[in-house]
Amino acid sequence: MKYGIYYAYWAKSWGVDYHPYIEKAANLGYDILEVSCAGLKDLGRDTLKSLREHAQERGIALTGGYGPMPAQSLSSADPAVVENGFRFWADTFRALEALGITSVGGGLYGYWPANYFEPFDKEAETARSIQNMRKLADMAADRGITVLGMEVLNRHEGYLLNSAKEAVAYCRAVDKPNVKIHLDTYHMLLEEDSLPEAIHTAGALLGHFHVGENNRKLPGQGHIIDWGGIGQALRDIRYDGAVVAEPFVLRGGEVGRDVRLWRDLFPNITEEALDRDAAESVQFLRREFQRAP
Ligand SMILES: [Mn+2]
Repeated sequence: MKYGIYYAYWAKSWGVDYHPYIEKAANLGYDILEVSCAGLKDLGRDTLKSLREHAQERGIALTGGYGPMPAQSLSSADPAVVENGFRFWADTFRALEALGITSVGGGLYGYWPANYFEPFDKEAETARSIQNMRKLADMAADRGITVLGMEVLNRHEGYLLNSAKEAVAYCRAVDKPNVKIHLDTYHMLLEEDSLPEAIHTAGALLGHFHVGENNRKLPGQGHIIDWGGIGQALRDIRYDGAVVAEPFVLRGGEVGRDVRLWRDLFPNITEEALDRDAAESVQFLRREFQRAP
């Protein structure tokens, strides 16, 4: 397994200059930096090349995360929205290929975060999403994407995939080798009866794994999760993919708004302290994942 961190631990916008975060990930003991797909398609060829080379030099693999906007939803009943989604991904996959990114995860089957002021039809959206995902899978494969992670979200953020079981049914229906399940311990805490059981349910379909605590702080800063048990379950299913921490601790900006964070989880924390915590967390997680539960 390789261990990563999402850049938004430090940042408040979707889509930033990732060079400083490549440095941080490398210096703090990570193998992977996860970036947002927002805005990647608008970066020039030279920018993409320099990011790819920088990551390579520092031994950092890059992965992508994304929550599609409503106007890009592949589950929409509006053909113009779906077409817009495919256009976004065609351009974005080109950028991901230039960055050397082969894994993208998130609520890619619909949009995020869910707007519950609008009516929706879960069954009809699921059926449309499955059809459209087959096409997206082929587009992704043509650009070298081997993992399209269908992230299972909690009920407040999405309604199409809330459990590992639903994700298994979805991925089997799509039936494309790069369409995989993406689990996130933060969402699982709300929806699953047992985190290790959910990992077993996903089994060989698991393609990407986010780790976060009940409070969305770094692994080791919460109060519920048995990390040893999670590590054992991942070993049981012979998971060999990415384990990416996705902490959100800073209030403000579009990131804070979209993840509904209305207070600083560490008031007045310095950048140095954030860095130190991130370095300690990945050591903690590597140690816990080796430990028998
Ligand atoms: Mn996540």
